Amino acid sequence: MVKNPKSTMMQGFQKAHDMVKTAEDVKIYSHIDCDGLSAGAILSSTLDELEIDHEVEFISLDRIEELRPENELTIFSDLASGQDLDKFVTSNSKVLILDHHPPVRSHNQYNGGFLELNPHHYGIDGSYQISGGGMSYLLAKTFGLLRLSWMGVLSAVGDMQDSHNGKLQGLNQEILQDAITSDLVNSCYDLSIYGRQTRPLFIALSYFGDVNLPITNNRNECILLLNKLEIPTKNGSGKQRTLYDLSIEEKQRIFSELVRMLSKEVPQRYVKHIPKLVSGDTYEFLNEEMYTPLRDASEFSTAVNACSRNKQHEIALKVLKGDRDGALKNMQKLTRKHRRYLAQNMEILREEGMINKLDNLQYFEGNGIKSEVIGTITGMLLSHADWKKPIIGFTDVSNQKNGIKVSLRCSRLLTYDGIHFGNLIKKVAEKVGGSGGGHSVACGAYIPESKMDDFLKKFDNSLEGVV
Ligand SMILES: [Mn+2]
Repeated sequence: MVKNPKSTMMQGFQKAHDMVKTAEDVKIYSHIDCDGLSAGAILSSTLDELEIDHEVEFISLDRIEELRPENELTIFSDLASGQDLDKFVTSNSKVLILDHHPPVRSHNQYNGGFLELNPHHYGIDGSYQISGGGMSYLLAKTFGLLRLSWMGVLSAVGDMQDSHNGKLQGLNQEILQDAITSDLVNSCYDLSIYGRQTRPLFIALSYFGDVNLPITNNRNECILLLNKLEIPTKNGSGKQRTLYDLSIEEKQRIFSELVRMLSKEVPQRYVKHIPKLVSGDTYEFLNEEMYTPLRDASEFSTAVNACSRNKQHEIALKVLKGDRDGALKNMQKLTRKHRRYLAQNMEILREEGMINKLDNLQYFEGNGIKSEVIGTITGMLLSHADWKKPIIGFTDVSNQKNGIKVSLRCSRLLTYDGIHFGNLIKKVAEKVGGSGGGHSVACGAYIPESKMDDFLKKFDNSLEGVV
């Protein structure tokens, strides 16, 4: 354990600062999720500010082994700590890694032109305390660029770093404070229901899916509930109200009602976790237009992911770097396309009643569903299944490689109870010759094509007596 972890890590950032300041030709490789895209945008904005020539490329982890050092300085963000980088270590090209995933190299294993900054090396947790975008922001901050702090908040939310208790902690909290004092973000404790800015209230409520309630996937029930609580669904001019429009008092009524409904539904051991399911801190980006997806951190993160899942990383990068014109229109188009694709596939899956049950889990085969969205679909299907068990979706890997993509989602209540499915799926995938990992509530794996049954059996057994 490092004595003063944060200040020791900040010395590392001072080295990174010097490395970047003198560079003339930089390549940035960043990950393809919301965290990685935000990290890339923070670094690119920083280099713009410093007037340093650079290129940004967003890649999946399996591409790292084919990369070659071609620039004076290569920066990896939100990836590379877990991967072999020998080709870069032995070259003359300088390398800077800003990652938060568990590292395979020990601290100070390399010096000279190779600098790896990872919170784990300083005894700082990389799942809940800082994201890849957060690490990139800490570098930007050494150049005084506090105006980029809002993207550090977005990346933490996109990376589900607040999923533990609904709050940003540690370094994430410090980044949030930078964003608040810069008048970029407003944070408040609120109902944690997705769609705060853009979804009509009764629709937002109908997506409540951690536990199956009468309102889950039932808009009529939601309207009845709001009527019962005497909460108008429309405002004076007849426009549908969103969560953002409600008074604190109205939100309090919804909170109490949800807690009451949930208490009736969940086993005793989960009752103490109920408030965390329905409330938490929310983050509002003050420079964005109200009632747009960019105003709310969770909705912004979905929009970034919609670009990524359609392999349009450039569009997300442009929006993140400030384009509110053409790129934003394209982002909105992609979001609509993404939503349509999800809805169509959900309909097919539900009509065909494709959820199969084992003792401790449930699964479906989503053959034909793009592997980039199998996780999202799995999450949506959970609200139509048994919330007390995890649900696993399988689909063929989209690119030319053989293999099956596996995705797991579960109610947050299961993980509050102490199960970390990301660690579990890693173990089981490795047993059948695959690889996997991820968050406690949302994770995935790649396994060989012939191993689906074997994987299911082993996963089911590993959950015996656990769920
Ligand atoms: Mn990340």
